[in-house]
Amino acid sequence: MAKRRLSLQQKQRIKSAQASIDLDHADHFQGTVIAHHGGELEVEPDHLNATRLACKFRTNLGAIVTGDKVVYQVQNDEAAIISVIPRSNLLQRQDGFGQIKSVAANITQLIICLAIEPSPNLYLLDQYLVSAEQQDLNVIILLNKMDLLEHPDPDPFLLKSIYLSLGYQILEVSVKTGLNIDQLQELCKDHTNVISGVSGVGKSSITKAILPDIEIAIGEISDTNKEGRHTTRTSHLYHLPRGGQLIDTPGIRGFNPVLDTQQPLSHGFREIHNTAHACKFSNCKHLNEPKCAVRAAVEMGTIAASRYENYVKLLQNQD
Ligand SMILES: Nc1nc2c(ncn2[C@@H]2O[C@H](COP(=O)(O)OP(=O)(O)OP(=O)(O)O)[C@@H](O)[C@H]2O)c(=O)[nH]1
Ligand SMILES: [Mg+2]
Ligand SMILES: [Zn+2]
Repeated sequence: MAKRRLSLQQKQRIKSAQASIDLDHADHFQGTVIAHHGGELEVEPDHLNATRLACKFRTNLGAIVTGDKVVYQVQNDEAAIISVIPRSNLLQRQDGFGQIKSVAANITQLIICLAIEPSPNLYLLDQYLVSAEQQDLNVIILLNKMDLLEHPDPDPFLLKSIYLSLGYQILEVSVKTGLNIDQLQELCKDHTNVISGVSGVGKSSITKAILPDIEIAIGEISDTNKEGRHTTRTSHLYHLPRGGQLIDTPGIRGFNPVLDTQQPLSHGFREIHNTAHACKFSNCKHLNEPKCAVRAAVEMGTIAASRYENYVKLLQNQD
């Protein structure tokens, strides 16, 4: 088995984060976290042709998440993670109990999966977008199940009219008919993608459409409330045939991003950020301040009312 040693730069990065680790030790290797399975992590070694292994981990390392790069140690046939390599980013959210949940690490592109059914929630979408702006992630807004549209509609849920002008990519797809699946594959290429959205929008179906050879559970939609049944229970990283990775994630109820409070929330809303320089006060929060250019733009219709309302809602939730 060819062992790939850590580069000098990697060693320095880890050393600065965790001084106690001996990176010249012969039994220390680097790998990528593929998934959580109960109390163990499935890790793919970075060295070529090595089989994946189940790794134990110590809780004092903090939450370890799919996409994390880790250093692990093998002793007496048992693998254990001893360090998490500093991340380029970490997508996090709060669950309904205020607990912080890590979604994925070291990602470059966020695929926000919406569907004709269950229908999109624009507050949720804006929450994702703020997170993506703060983490400097590329975004694809995906609208799945286009086959369920009863009447032809050039702009379902007005997604294009609101978000295209802000510079976001929107892709209408259907796993059922294959609409734009090839285009999605091209957009995912060479990125570490994470696909997220509420239960039942078809995240795992899309993952399977791109990777037909994988075994993956697809859920049913409830007939009564048209919601999904939370079929996917754990995030899983897959390698894409054209290069790059895709992390399929469990459906969420609300996203509630964990935001960097050092940055003004308006940085997460492109059009508000770009208009704010014209406000009378440089620290304007765009609520009730006089001569607020953002509120004027909302009144004129150049900023979508839903976007502004979601900004205010998020601002109030931060307090
Ligand atoms: N009509 C139609 N149904 C689809 C499409 N894509 C997925 N579905 C169906 O939607 C249901 C939910 O699909 P999943 O892929 O399990 O959804 P998910 O987002 O992964 O759900 P969770 O794992 O619970 O978060 C299944 O019954 C799929 O067959 C589509 O393009 N058109
Ligand atoms: Mg799923
Ligand atoms: Zn203002």
